[in-house]
Amino acid sequence: MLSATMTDQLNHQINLEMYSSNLYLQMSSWCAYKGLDGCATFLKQHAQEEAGHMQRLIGYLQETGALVVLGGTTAPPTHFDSLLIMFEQIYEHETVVTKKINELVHTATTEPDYSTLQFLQWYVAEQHQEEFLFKSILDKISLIGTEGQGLFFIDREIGEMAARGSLESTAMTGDNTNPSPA
Ligand code: OFO
Repeated sequence: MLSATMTDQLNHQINLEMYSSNLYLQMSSWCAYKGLDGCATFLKQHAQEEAGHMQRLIGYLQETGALVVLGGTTAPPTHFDSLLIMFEQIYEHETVVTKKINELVHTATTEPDYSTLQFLQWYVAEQHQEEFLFKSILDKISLIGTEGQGLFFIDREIGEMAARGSLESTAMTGDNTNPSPA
């Protein structure tokens, strides 16, 4: 059984993951609007991943008999000054999420709540991967540059990352009902 503090903190995390999903879906829409189809696909995929993180938390809370409370999330920003600024905002956002996961781990450790502590390990690893992913995208953008055909090449590169991501998840789930084009 979860403590009231832990339940409350996990519910906050559920709502933060929901916000992350909405944020990336909104960013995906902005990219599509700007003709950056590779980035749009990548971010749409990432929005689905965030929704998965939320579902995983919901499942855990339900298994413990706690009540899941979905709050109203704030609307994400709709316009971005540039692709670079948008990815900088994503990286910032992910560092905030990491901080929240660390706070959860801290609560689980100090209570102590070993079951939740173990459950949270997946999120600790995931946040490490996500910070690494978005940092590497920022590095790519500064390497390629956004002048001239730079945006085109960045978009193509990120689109290829999305294609690799969906191939990996197809391989993991064995679902090839919607295979990526060869
Ligand atoms: Fe849920 O991993 Fe990013 O935010």
